[in-house]
Amino acid sequence: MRIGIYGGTFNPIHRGHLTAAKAAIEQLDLDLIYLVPANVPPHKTMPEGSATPGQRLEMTVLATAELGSKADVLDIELRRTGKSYTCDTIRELHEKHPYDELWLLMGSDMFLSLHTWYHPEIILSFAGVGAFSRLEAEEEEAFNRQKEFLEETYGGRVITVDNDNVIEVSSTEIRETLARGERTEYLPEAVYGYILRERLYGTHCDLKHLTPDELRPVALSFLKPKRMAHVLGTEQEAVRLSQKYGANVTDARVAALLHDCTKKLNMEEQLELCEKYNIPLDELERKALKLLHSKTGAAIARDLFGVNDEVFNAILWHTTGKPGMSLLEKILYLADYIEPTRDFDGVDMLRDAVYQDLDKGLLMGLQETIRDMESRGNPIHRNTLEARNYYIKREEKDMKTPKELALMAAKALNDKKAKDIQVLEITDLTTLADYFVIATGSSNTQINALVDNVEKVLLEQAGENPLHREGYRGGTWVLLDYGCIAVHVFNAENRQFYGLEHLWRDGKRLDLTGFIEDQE
Ligand code: DGI
Ligand code: FE
Ligand code: FE
Repeated sequence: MRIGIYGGTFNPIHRGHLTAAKAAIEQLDLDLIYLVPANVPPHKTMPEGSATPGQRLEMTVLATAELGSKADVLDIELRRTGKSYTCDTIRELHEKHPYDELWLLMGSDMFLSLHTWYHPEIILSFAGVGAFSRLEAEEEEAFNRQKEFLEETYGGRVITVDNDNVIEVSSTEIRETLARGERTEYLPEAVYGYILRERLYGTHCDLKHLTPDELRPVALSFLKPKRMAHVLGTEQEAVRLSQKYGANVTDARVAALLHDCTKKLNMEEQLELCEKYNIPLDELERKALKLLHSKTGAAIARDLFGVNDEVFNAILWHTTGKPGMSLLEKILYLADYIEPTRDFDGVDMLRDAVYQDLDKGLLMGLQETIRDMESRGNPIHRNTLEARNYYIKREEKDMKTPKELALMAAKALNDKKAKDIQVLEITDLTTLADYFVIATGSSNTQINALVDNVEKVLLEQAGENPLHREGYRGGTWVLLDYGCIAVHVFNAENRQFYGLEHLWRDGKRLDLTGFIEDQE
């Protein structure tokens, strides 16, 4: 293997560094290039608002997204205590790769002073030197003299790397640009996002009010380089699906950009976030790392970026799905599944289904997940199974619309002599439900009888079971939650007290005349 070693302060790393690295990969035919953030000795004054070593390391990792799979980052110089010398780094790398060819990469200034470094003979005995040059006449002469000198004195190997596409920019200039509050084209997107979110170099970004375009770099900075294309693909797919099915495109973008923002955290870090945000976990979730990132991701999206409830829920349910998903929840679940970089067997069939009928695609996706989990011997989460069962049932039972269900519930209440029945359309006001069905019962016994009848009728006629039931037996207010509709049955006193009709007075009241008996 031929391995390049490219050190630098990387404060911050920018596209000038990356074009140089690309030139070296090509011209030296490297199989691997190590970016090595340098230790900056404490006495060397760092510019104001400088990044910490940890932050420089992180930015360097994010920048490898633009170099592809041949690039890796080493923190050996940052971990080393005391004075940090290139000869130590080279020696360490030679021990790690005794049979590989090492090439130390450096700019022209460095190259011309290489003989003054600490133990140049050690450096040159373990590594060749790849010196970046721009082929200017005077430089060429100095280069050739130094090359000859190093070869003769130390038996070193020196190759010049033509850096014709050189980007003339320095980290200093970039820091100045950032401090003025301007954007720069010289930073990899995720590095720029990292700087914004860590408020480095005098930037001060309000993370709670970002447009999708402003959010994108910040969102990318949470990811491993390998995952960035997936998240950008999910954003594109979510936009297409939103346009086709009429969802809010901005919400779809934001949800997609943030959906995997905690995916790279390990179990310990996930559990810490669950504790911090009071996220309850069931037994399976406590063991299954992959089930946690949707929960912690939703929490971070809300806490750091102030996303709305629709976006929060879309992220929350994007891994397992659930019965009765909202439009945005379905779109994110499926965009994540079929975005352009996904290439599992059957993905094209799933894509066709999703664009033909969203619910049909959703059911296929859920079934595919279950098949996949079973084939790997992984336990399937309750939410995944419940979601699959729910959408199978809806397919089989020639689904009722939410409005039909609401009217069906109203009729079931009326049949058992409920008082003052109302149906409120709240689709546009909340994601809680599309309809509220509200009624009064005269006693606990009657309230229970009313609720029982609603359950019986909706199950028999629509195949629907409530997702939750609250206050049953002894209730003075019983709630049946069917996802798209919620049925509330009160006694008179509580009906008055909770004033649901008043709270939801912006909802549209359906006219029930003729549909059910006259009300007093
Ligand atoms: O985060 P992504 O990889 O983009 O996609 P995702 O959030 O849908 O996560 C997919 C992973 O989650 C996949 O490796 C399997 C896992 N997963 C999804 N549903 C279940 C599940 N794991 C278990 N144990 N049970 C599930 O029901
Ligand atoms: Fe995910
Ligand atoms: Fe994902």
